[in-house]
Amino acid sequence: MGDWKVRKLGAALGAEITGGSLAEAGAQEIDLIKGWLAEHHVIFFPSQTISVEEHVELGKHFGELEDHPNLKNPFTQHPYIFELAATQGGVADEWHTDITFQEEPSIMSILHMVKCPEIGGDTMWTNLYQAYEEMSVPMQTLCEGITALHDALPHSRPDKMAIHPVVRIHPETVRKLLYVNEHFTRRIVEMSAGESEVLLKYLTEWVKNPRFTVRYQWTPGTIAMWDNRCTQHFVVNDFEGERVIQRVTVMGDQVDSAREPMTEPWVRSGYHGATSRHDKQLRQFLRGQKT
Ligand SMILES: O=C(O)CCC(=O)C(=O)O
Repeated sequence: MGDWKVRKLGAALGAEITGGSLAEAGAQEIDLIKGWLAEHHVIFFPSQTISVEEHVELGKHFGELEDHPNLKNPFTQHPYIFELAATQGGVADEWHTDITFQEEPSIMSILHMVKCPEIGGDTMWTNLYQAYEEMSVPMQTLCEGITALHDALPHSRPDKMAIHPVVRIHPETVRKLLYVNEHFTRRIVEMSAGESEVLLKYLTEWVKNPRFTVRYQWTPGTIAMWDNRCTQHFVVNDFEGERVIQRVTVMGDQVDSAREPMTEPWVRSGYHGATSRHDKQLRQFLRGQKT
């Protein structure tokens, strides 16, 4: 058992935690971590020494682990480690919640910062509870009654898709949160393509409001953990040189909505004009769901 100290990093979310070793984490530490995650949503443990196997073992305390469905590891080839290496183009510089193109996106991630530049390459997180709570009531009401199509286009797999509510209920806190991201969310299902584009642009900008965010400056050996259900993150692409992360990802849970969608999906029947190309992906997904 460590002598843990918690220092809050931002008003919206984030805390840095020191005073113990995660390589030896047992049941007591796992309970503490769950509590810290519920309170701060993203937590950082600097100066940890952890092997790949210990990292994987740590992840297993929180649930089943998953391999990355689309991307390959440049270094370890380990089935439960997902790696991003900047020298190989691995910089996640678009705001996202991990793998929302899956029916059950991951619940949490544990990231090990293996190598990083002295300056630059910070990561930012945003609080999706706050993004929901600070919207006006008419906007909250609209968002609660609609769903969105997510796909894996950034991994060159636009055929991998899932539909999720735009406002999700967190299964543990039972709080509502705004659940669309600029990386994977493609289309509001119940709206025309034009309306969807405008609304998604607004919502995906809104979540970036600096008041909802925290920014972390890395040192090698830091372990970060985040609740993937109520946050998004973004890597600041302002550095040169090597930056290598290894991530363990805990498998997902069902995405529950605040209420049923207010209408059927927007798919017009009959003759399709030139503009119907905008609805093609949605039609394909819905057709696939029926078979
Ligand atoms: O490299 C980072 O700081 C975050 C990487 C990332 O976006 C991810 O693991 O999903």
